[in-house]
Amino acid sequence: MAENRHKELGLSDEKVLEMYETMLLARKIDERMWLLNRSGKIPFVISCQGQEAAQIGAAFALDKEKDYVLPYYRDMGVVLTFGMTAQELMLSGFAKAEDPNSGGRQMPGHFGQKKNNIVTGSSPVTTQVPHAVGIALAGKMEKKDLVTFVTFGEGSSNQGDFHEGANFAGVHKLPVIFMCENNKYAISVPIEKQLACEKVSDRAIGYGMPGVTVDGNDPLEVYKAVKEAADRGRRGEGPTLVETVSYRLTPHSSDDDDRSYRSPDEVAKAKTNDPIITFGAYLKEVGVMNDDSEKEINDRIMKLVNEATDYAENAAYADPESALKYVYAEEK
Ligand SMILES: Cc1ncc(C[n+]2csc(CCOP(=O)(O)OP(=O)(O)O)c2C)c(N)n1
Ligand SMILES: [Mg+2]
Repeated sequence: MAENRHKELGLSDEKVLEMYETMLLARKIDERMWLLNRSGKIPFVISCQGQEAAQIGAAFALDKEKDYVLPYYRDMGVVLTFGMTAQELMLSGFAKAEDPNSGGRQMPGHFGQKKNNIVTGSSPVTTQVPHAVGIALAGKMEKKDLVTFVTFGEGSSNQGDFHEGANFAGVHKLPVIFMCENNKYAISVPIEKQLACEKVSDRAIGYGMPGVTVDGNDPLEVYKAVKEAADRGRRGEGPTLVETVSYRLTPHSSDDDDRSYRSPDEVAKAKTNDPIITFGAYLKEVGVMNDDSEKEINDRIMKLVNEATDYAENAAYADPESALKYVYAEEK
């Protein structure tokens, strides 16, 4: 039997199965959304595919009761782990009134849900970074035992918001985990045209914090790095920059044609390292999952995705008048 890496990290068999199930759920919701988009039922998809291991490995290392997550648009794995449901995600895809993120007002991928400590984000990339730093500062001032976890792409690590936020967090030793999900592209721009340094994590030294680069296709490696970063933050030692390296398996969004800037061979090669397949294989090697339980998990998830799709498709749109809400103060 293969080496049991999750036990060494203090993760039970049940926990790693739960991680796998969450990864698979994110993938299956995402795949369904593409079908719905291509059949003209939902307007837009921006995918998590290829980044599930990084997102779920990281989110499992946080404390859902205390910590705040400030996800970016690909982070379906993070928000599912923090308590958003398949049904809620589908309601957002269909832009229905019951969508908890925005009541159907925003594009999908703009996650926000107060009860689950998921802080809403904006469309300009990286604006969530200074927000995460501000929440960490408030937590420190109020002596709360919280860390904030913020994600962004490697292209977004060139934005001023990242540098300003990282510097402030470093100077004030704030409990922030900066996680860069490096998927090798910023729309059509490949990684070698984005960075002058070798790794995104090399940037950490400039802001007085540790920087690590880990395999973003391995949820256990990401879990370990984020757990260490969270422990460091809680001890008052300040922020950490974690870079997870994976590959964007889909086009940038449902409005992009990636054949114009990368070869199908390159994508096919990346698919041989698909984290859903490699983590599933690991669970089988260590005897946590077998063909029967894999089928049972798969069937259960497909049922959930089907039910979520049906519910959201049949749900009501927002009342047009409600578009005027939250813009101007209402008369008492
Ligand atoms: C400030 C700003 N500039 C440009 C855009 C348009 N835009 C949306 S996503 C994106 C690419 C971001 O790439 P990266 O940060 O690597 O994230 P990825 O999509 O690869 O996960 C761009 C340029 C934007 N939303 N905000
Ligand atoms: Mg990218």
